[in-house]
Parts: sequence; C-alpha cells; structure tokens
Amino acid sequence: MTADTTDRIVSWHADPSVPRFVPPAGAVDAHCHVFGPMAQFPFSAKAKYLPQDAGPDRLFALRDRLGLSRNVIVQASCHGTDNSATLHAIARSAGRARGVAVVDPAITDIELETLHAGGIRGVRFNFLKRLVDDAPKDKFIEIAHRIKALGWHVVVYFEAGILAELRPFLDAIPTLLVIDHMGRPDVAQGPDGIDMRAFRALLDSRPDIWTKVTCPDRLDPAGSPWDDFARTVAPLVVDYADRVLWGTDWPHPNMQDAIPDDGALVDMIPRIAPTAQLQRKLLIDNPMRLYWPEEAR
Ligand code: 0GY
Repeated sequence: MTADTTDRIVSWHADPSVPRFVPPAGAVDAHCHVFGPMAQFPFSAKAKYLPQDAGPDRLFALRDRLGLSRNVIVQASCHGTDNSATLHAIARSAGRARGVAVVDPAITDIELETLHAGGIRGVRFNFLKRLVDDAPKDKFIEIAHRIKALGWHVVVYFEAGILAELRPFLDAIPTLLVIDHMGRPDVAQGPDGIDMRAFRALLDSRPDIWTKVTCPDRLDPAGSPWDDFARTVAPLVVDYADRVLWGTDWPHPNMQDAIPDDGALVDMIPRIAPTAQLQRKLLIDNPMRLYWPEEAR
C-alpha cells in the first residue's frame, strides 16, 4: 500500500461528547489502538488500510475527556509486527497504559522480554481476512506456549462464522484467552440467538476464556443508540461478570463510514452493566487483574 497522505483515512470522531455516565475512578479502556505518527512509525507494507496519525497525545486526551484512567493499547494490523508505535505510546503514558502486541513467529526470547519491559502483557492473533494475509494456527500455538512463561495471555480476533472451525485451535491455547468483541456475533439475533449461544458454549468450555464487550458500532448495524447490542450483551455481562473487559476501540479502524461518538460508547456502559458492582468488575477489577496484576486488589 502506498503512503500518500491524501489517501489516509480518518475513522474517529472530531468532537466526541462528554458522556453522561461517569465511570468509577480508575476505569480502564481495555481496547484501543494508536496509529503512528507515521513519520516516526511507518505503517506495514502489508497494511490493509492507511489511517491518519492517531498517536498517544490524542488517545490520552480522549481518555481524560471520557473520564477514564488507563488504556490497554492493542497493536493494530496496519503496523504489522513492528510494535514500536504501541511501545512508544505506552512509554508516554506515565504507567497508565499497557499493551497487546502482534509478533512474528521468529521473535527471539530477548525480544519478547523487551516487549514485556515495555509494558506488553499479551499477544493478538487476528483471523480477519480483510485485515491480514495469513493466520498460521500452528505458529500461533507455538507463540502461545512461549509467551505463557512471561505470564501473558492471548487475544484472538475472529468473526462468528468461523467459531466452529476455530474451536480446536482455541482449545489448544495454553494461556488465558481473551476474545475480541465477543467473536463478532450478529446482535440482531438477540441474547438467545445462534451466535450468542455458540459463544456462550465457548465461554462455558473453560473458566479462563474472557471477552471484550466492545464495539456496538461494529456489531449493531441499526446504529446508535445500538439497542440490539444493549439487549444482547447485557445478560452476558451479568453471567460472566468476572471475565469481561470494556474498551472504546478508538480510533475505530475502518469505521470511517459510521464513526461512533466516543461519549455515546461510554454511555453504553450502564446499559450493559447496570449496577455499580458490575461496572467496577468490568472497568477496574478485571482489566487490572490482567494488565496491572501487581496493583490489582
Ligand atoms: C478492532 C478492529 C479492526 C481492526 C483492527 O488491528 C486492526 O487493524 O483491530 C477491524 O477493522 O475490525 O479490533 O479494533
């Protein structure tokens, strides 16, 4: 992909609202990304989209505007396996960000330790064909065994249609497993629809499978206020309260045709986690256990 500035996509809201919901002090945005800045951290030659710069200053300004305290920065596919932009953002956070990396199977143990020292606590395996050229399951399993020694976890991104096919692979992951965006169910089916039933069966198969109850904007084509998302996801948050994470998904890669208002995304929180106890688990206790275990209560 060429790096012509004029082609570069903006996928985030220019002026997000201040949410009505006030997150509890210490709340974590456990799924967000940074893009570049490109002059410092060029995008991968294999990138499937070419975004405008969305670096740490913007991310941390949004964190403060939304009333959040910390970020978990997930390496975006446009940066390939070069995690420099993610590490740079973590280093700029004064301890308030950690990250999830995407690594090449040939990565050395010393490089993994350097990522750990830079705040990385997990690796992401992406199965979306529109984002990555290949997803080598055997190599991913090897990586998962290697990162287990560091106490990291695995994050997997896939769409509901391939869950059955992926089950043997997921079953073979030897670490705690976090599924991005609930494996992208069709939320119009409702909480008892075929996609959520299959996803619950996955969660029920192991106590160490967690999920991110994220991305109403991606999962609910009816659009804001994302009522299908709210009614489908709320029961999941109640039933798996100790295994759910929440995040903004800022800067919303590839959402340029339906850019969500980040304030409205925060206002989804009390609709899917209606009590103070559920909110505390979702926004503080669970992400702290996974990303800042040394500070977790
Ligand atoms: C997400 C979603 C997407 C993109 C990426 O790494 C990425 O490029 O994560 C997407 O386009 O669905 O998880 O934020």
